[in-house]
Amino acid sequence: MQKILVANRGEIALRVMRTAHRMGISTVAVYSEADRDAPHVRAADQAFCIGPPPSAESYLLGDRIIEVALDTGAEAIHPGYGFLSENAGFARAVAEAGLIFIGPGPDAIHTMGDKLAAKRAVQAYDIPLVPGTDEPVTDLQQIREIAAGIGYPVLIKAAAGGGGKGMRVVDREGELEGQIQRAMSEAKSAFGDGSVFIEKYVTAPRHIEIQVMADTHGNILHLFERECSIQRRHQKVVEEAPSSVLTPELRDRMGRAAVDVARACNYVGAGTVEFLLDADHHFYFLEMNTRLQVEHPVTELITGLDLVELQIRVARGEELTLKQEALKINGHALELRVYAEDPLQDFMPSVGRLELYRPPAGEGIRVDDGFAEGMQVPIFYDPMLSKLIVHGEDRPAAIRRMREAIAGYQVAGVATTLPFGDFVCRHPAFTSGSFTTHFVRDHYSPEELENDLEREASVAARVALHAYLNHLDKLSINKGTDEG
Ligand code: MV4
Repeated sequence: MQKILVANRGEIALRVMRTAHRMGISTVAVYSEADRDAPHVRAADQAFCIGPPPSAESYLLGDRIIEVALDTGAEAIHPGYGFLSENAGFARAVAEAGLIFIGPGPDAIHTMGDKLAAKRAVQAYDIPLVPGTDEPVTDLQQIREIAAGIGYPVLIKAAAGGGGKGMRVVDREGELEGQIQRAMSEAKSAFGDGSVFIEKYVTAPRHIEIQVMADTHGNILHLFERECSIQRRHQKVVEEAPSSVLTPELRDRMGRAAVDVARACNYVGAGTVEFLLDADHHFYFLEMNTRLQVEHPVTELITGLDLVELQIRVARGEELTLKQEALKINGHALELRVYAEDPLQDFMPSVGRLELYRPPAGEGIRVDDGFAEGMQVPIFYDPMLSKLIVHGEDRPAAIRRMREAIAGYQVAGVATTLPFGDFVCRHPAFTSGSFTTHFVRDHYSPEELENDLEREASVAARVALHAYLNHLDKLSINKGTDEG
């Protein structure tokens, strides 16, 4: 494999190119008109404009991207995350064009893209599922019986949904009918498919996911877990590895379950198996993400592995030589997603120009970004500026390092989630490790953050004033000596 086309933009395009170049592989970038001067365009050996700014007219044009790959002689396409990464039709078209899709086969993508098909696919294995249905339900009387059988509260989910869209909690039978109707019409308008299914609602879960890596020779490894419970409205904000709640025994059981999920769909490449962990530390398989995830760096820092390198090796047909028993967790890693959003204004996107942009650097600090000072934050794409990733010998050390790195991260021109990250890192619910997916809802208020920021600003103002007065003092002393 001499040349890879990277069908993505921003930090992940740069991240993929970094490893490709290190492996002696050249890269082709594709870009939209909004990204003419973007870092991923400059980092690539070749770059081609594929259309106007909206994704639907550029980064989502699979056929156009395949054409560029064929024209430039690229042998493989790396889809990154988002965009075409979990599009089974695209993966199939890439293969049919005689190119290598760096990811799983179209059938695995297709099965796991359908939450109910995913549940059915793993049935032959001993994988715990949340009690519920694995077929769409439409008949109200039938739904009532199922819900009564499961026991309230239940959760209605859209069969075609994902990312929490169209989910509804039902606390008692009296609310069932109305909620079902709302869920169905929401699913119909959001996904064009009104089918829903029902599960027992796990009230205060933690979101734990297992990284897997599979080759084309039947070897499947798990690279331990990531804890992703700190999220708001299904958008992850802080991720870490390892989780502070897994025992080695539970980690081993969840890891083996994840490997079985991958086996159930003939998985190849890097994938993530999502679980819910309830208050009693029972885990349940939710879904599998058939791509490299945003938060993969925390796994890289605790395993010492380069996941993109492994993806490329597996795509070339190489056998994974690593052995599960030889893998070890080294220290603790945290990731903060730095979004151009204002945590004081309900996380409203903050558009503008990066007047100042100086990411921190140092031992145990990694910043994956796709921006440079002076750039305009485009409104067409995800507002994530960067991922701030830190590594320490244990969890408290990683948290300390994160707070130092946040303090050293200089951004002006747009509001960011950096202060929110600091809020999380010093909150007792986070530092103690006892939090759930409801952390933000239960513990975050903009007022508290505002108070913190005001306190910091007032300290900064006093320090500056003190320095200024000192400076004036020295000036007048010097003046005095001059005249004397
Ligand atoms: C659940 C659940 C509780 N019980 N399923 C959210 C997105 C989708 N991946 C599944 N999700 C959930 N499914 C049952 N039966 C709670 C969530 C959930 C959640 C899961 C992971 C991370 C954050 C979450 C935030 C709210 C709800």
